[in-house]
Amino acid sequence: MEAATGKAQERLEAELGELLERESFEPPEDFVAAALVGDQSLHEEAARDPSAWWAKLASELDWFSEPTEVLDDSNPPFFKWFADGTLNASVNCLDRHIAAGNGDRVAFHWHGEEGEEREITYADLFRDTQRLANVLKERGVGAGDVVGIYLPMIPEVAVAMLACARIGAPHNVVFGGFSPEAVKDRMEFSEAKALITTDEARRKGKTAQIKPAVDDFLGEVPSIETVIVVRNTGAEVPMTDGRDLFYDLAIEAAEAECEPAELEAEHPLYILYTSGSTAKPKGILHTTGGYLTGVAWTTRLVFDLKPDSDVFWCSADVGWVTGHSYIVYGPLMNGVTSVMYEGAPDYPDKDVWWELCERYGVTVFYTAPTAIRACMKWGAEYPARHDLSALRLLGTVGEPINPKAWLWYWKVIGRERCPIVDTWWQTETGHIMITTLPGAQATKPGSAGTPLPGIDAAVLDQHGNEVEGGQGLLALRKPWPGMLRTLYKEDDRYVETYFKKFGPGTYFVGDAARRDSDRYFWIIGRVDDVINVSGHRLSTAEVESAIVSHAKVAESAVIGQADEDTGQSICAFVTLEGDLEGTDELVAEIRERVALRIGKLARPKRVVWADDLPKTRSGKIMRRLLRDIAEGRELGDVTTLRDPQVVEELDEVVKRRASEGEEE
Ligand code: 7RM
Repeated sequence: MEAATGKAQERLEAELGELLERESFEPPEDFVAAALVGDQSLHEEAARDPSAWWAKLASELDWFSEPTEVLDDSNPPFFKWFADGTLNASVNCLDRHIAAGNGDRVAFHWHGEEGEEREITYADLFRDTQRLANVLKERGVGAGDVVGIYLPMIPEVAVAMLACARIGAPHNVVFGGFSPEAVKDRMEFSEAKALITTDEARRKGKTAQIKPAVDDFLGEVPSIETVIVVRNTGAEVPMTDGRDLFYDLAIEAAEAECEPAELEAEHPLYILYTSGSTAKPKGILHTTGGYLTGVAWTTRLVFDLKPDSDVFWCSADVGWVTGHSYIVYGPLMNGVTSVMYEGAPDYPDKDVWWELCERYGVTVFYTAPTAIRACMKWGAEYPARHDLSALRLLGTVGEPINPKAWLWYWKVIGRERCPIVDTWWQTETGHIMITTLPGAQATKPGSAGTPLPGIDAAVLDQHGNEVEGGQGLLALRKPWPGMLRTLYKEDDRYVETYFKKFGPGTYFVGDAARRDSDRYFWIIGRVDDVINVSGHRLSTAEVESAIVSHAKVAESAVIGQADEDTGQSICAFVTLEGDLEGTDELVAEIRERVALRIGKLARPKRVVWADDLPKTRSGKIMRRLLRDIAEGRELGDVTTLRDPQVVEELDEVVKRRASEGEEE
């Protein structure tokens, strides 16, 4: 048996090796024949008249009052879209499908970690959303009040978001993998008025207490007047009279109907905190009309979705922007049936994703390169156990995909029948910006493709001139409807971060990229101090600040280093107080500090003790040199250092340890 697996593995490796030669992949003929878009006509239409293009897409939403304006760019970079229109996001996700007689359609096939199943129809979501909206209203939450959401991957997370949208209360979802302390920061920054959370969360057969941990900080966030607790495991949890409510009891007692608030297109829909280059996360603010316009059409056309026949599965967590746009708003606006899975890809076993694809007949699957690399490592025998013949399109997001992982995905999961869309976008962009329309364009492993119709992406040099052929800075030269509007309560930081580099008309992305002779974009990675671990965005400063909060730490510099499994991993250079010696216990304590402050996902994989850190004469840490040291490269220019000796010593230490085989 093992020998057979070994042989099959060898054969697969050889086939993938051959495929590496192939530069581009055309979509299969039958895919093209059935595709919503089979040619370049939309790209051409948008290029001819961008304003008419966006107006047409906006008109596909349900408005209370249709907008007559498209873009208002009178005060750049504070752009407004469809500003005189009014609408409600929950109406676009729910009421319109109920009105069309599609209430019985499944919105989510929910699958729990222990194999539990729940079928949530559009009518179910509609009912619970209205009731929860009424609960919030009764508690004094109204239009403009921020509501925090800290929930695992359960259907209630979608209900919570839609209930907020129904009354115009911007939601602020915090990823379940972030620690309660990270939740506290985000609640404080946004002055949340209510928090929707749970008793406990489940992960790989274990449970983590959530409500008691949240209670620890609630006293320090006085703006939170209401806490709604979804009973997930049913564990007994402390409840504070007058403040805390159980979700199930509250919605049962609530009025059934809730009129949707008629909101201006520029009314805030949500805030989502993401890492920037300082320790304080940025509150990305998305508004209603433009965001929904961008998300609705990219969901439909990039994933070629036909609501009557497709089953879509985006494996992201709702706590990330990918979940906001492509689990909740995009699929629901389009009346599509999706899968929502509570658990990890390797629990109860490493074939669970493929089991679910088979069970629910998933036709379009969207995941992250890091997950594909993990599956690749586990072996092709896991997907081979299942019938994946319903799959017809695959997608990736979150980081560059290496060609080998792309080919494995194409061959082993897509069985050579499914085009792959590599979608480049950001929390800030709101929706997919660069990719291929799967029925209209060939794909190249490793390239995201071309800007979507209406999007003006370019590769620029430091002065804003277009780079032909070579590498440069990715920029977006025109505003688009789904773009962030500002950083919550930090307008100056918004201008500074995104529009200082190239001026108020051109959005600075923070990624390096190049464009090939077919005008396809190849995204290289971040140019700022953002680390991408398994598609999760973290800032060096955030991790450093968590590390130095340990009493024995004097100073720390964190870098992202190339990692075979997770894309990048975190390496922390740490200087201790006085003449303390670095020990294994101290490494464990530092990792624990980071888990507490941010979450387990931010724990450094590697800690390097440093007597001193390489700094410029003005005291700035030279991360470039630390990256060279960590990755064992020749050291670059050290002449600007205050003390060049420091870096040589560090290099020595790291090299010695590597040769002693200390590393993982
Ligand atoms: C959706 C999301 C954004 C950053 C972005 C890039 C990287 C995302 C791709 C990618 C190469 C891709 N939002 N990134 N998608 N790099 N190819 N298809 O990931 O705000 O969390 O991260 O992720 O660096 O700037 S995010």
